[in-house]
Amino acid sequence: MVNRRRFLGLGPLIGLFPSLAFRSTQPQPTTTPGPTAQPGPLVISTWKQPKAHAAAQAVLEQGKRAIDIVEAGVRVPEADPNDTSVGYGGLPDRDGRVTLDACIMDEHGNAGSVTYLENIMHAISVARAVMEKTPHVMLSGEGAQKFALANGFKKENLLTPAAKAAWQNWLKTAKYKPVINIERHDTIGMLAIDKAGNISGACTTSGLAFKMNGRVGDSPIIGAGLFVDNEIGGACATGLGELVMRTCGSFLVVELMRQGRTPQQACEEAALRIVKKQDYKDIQVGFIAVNKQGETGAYSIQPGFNYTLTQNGQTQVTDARSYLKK
Ligand code: SD4
Repeated sequence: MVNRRRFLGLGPLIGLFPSLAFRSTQPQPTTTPGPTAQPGPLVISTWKQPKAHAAAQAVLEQGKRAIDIVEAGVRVPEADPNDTSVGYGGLPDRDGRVTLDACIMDEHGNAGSVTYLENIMHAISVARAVMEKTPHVMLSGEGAQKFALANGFKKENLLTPAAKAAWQNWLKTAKYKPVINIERHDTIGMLAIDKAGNISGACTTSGLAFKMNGRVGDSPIIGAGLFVDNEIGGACATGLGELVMRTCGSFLVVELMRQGRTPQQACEEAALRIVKKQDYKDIQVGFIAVNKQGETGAYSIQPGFNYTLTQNGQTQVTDARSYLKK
């Protein structure tokens, strides 16, 4: 630890060698510059999400707020039956129930969240309604559903025949190990900077396939699956939520940016915090981040994590750097 006196004593040196200011006992990030460093509007999200980005970009171009951009973007996988980690078509828990987690945060620090939401396709819009229409941040389960129905959302069956078949197949062995398939998930965390330079974020998922009934992951937890501070930037997480929750992952990324890290450095340091303290060998956690200057970052523990970035009307999917190599 650098105590205050020592820190003050280092002052003149830090002026000469700014990197001294950020020394920590954590394993050090391996890279410094972020993948991009361009001011102006942008959208970044976890995993390969071209359709979500097309919807988000259309709203961005209309000059709408970042919160509208991210909501429109993540509603796309929520309605896609082929996306098995989000909304309609999401794989159920071990009791065969599709339970959704989502949260949203705007440029004023307002936040809304739903957990264990059943039979409502657009969990993200319910989370937004919680933020805008209630004095609360989070509604869960039956209460969240009751609130959604009272606010005009439709009740529908989210368990597609394909998801049901996958669950029935899983029941044959009913083996549950919270080891995440490191190659493929589609939980979407999306961050946007709008034309006014404001940042918002959204995160939505059906959570881990065949999770215990009642399990809630990181995705609807403000500070874990998502955090936005419009003065600094925003971050989202994907992967095994238990590890993200234990480290307040997205909050940590934003706080590291506040201390001066680039988004890339912040994502790396947050992932390395997990690597240092938890059993990470078979699990995946990935972070994306953006700062107020429009720099972005992405990093994961395992290889195989990618992210989608739309900037200047161009959308690109890029493999994130990772702690473990292929
Ligand atoms: C969870 N973080 O429920 C989510 C899962 C995830 O892509 O990201 N899947 O733990």
